[in-house]
Amino acid sequence: MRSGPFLCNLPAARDGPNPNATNMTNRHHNFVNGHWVDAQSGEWFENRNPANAGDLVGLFPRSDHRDVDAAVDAARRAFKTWRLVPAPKRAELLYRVARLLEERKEEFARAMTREMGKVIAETRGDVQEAIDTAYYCAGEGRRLFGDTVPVELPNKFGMSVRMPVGVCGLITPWNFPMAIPSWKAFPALVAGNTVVLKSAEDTPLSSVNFIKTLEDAGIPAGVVNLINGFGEEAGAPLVDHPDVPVISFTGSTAVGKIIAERGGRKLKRVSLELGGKNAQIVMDDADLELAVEGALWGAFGTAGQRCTATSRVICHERVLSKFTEMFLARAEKLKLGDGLDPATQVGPLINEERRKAVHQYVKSGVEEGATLLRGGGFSTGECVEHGWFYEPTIFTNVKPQMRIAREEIFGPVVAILRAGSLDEAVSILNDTNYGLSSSIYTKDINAAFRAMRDIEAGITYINGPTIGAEVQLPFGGVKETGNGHREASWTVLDSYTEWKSIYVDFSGRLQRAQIDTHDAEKQ
Ligand code: UN1
Repeated sequence: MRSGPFLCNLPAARDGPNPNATNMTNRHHNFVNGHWVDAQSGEWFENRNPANAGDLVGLFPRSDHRDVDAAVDAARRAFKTWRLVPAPKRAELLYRVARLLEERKEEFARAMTREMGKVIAETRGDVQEAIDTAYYCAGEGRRLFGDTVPVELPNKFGMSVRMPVGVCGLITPWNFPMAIPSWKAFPALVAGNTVVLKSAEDTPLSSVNFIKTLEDAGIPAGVVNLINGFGEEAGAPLVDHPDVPVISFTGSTAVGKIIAERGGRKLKRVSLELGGKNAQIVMDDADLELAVEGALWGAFGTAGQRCTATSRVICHERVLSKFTEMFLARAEKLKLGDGLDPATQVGPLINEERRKAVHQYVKSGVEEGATLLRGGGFSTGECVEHGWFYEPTIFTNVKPQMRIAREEIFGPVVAILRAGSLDEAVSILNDTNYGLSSSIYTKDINAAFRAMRDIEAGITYINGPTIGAEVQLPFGGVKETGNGHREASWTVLDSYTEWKSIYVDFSGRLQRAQIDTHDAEKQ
């Protein structure tokens, strides 16, 4: 086991007394019916910087069912008029949002790094993903395609159109605090729905920034509402609310199953984006430099806290030791620290609870007989005192039945497994309850196409890492990663619209489908 000390990039200013003592200036609010309001409980919760626990980012309203009721009521009333605004007009608002997000990108990225830790290049990418989604969904304002089809009777016309569903309850995670709310809110809005967003309790500031941008772009009161708070207190009442026909949730599979059950009882449309246990296959003909780069970015980017993170590397036995040696050498040089320092490559985990959970997985790996090559502990040095850092951790000699090879860890831990052939590598990759992202490094086009066909996952990359999906292709997974829905792209509209089939009879007489056509043939 190797767990050398890390270089920690912590700015000296953070070591002094906390400049953000609890005062009125760093209190933030819910957004209900066009107003920034406190929670009805009058209670607040803290948001702290995971790179420096002494840094209080702000206080946020601790909301409950009363706040959810008020927000849903506003959204329900606003739906009556928003659904009638022509879609290209609704889209104009999203174009304005996109431009404002561009102007505020740096400010929002810095605020995001401060509240959730990922490095500044990545938080800029997070805001950029929201900008891309805004432009993409704004374009849908002049598409939102339905179909026209022939009908069997004369002087009759048939078409299908997308109709908005109503109030959408959006429950979002902390790891992509602006991108994921945008994946859900923008398609919902352009399609004519209204929204109640429940922010993640670890990243409420980014949600406040997101909603402020919609407000500044001129969104009418009630069309978008924000509730801050915790899952059981603020998320559950949204899931249960009778006036919320759509729930879109991104988070753990365990919580997703509860939401599916509770939403299912009321026959809601529930779209779930859940866990992953993503793998990168490295074949014996792969460009190893490229494969190492991909695995480093996939496993340790966002400190492994992506549902698309590379959690397993399945390596062909002929290149296993070479790949492992190169990968280890590069991982040794990763710099941990405050994400606002541009030299930092790996930020902290989101909170202490997550760090303990990751550590439990690492302990299980050791107990089950895997070889811990490096990492496996809380970071040494200054980082330990200030933030929730965990060393980038690599296991080898991992067997497919071990917990570290099967369960989602959501931290900077990667398991290297051995395979003797493409078929074996694909079958190890598929041997999991999840199926979100996947990757193969090979120069053999036949192997690449077999992998594209045989890998059980919603996303497959050829010669690229498991992370980095773009907004114009469907995003989501198979098995316990979700319930068949997809986010992003045109497919997300299926979550936020109902199909309506419309028949227009301009014959001026009663025409009976299935009867008159056949009778006419006989005559
Ligand atoms: C997530 O981790 O929940 O493909 C989303 C990616 C990002 C989105 C990740 N664009 O890695």
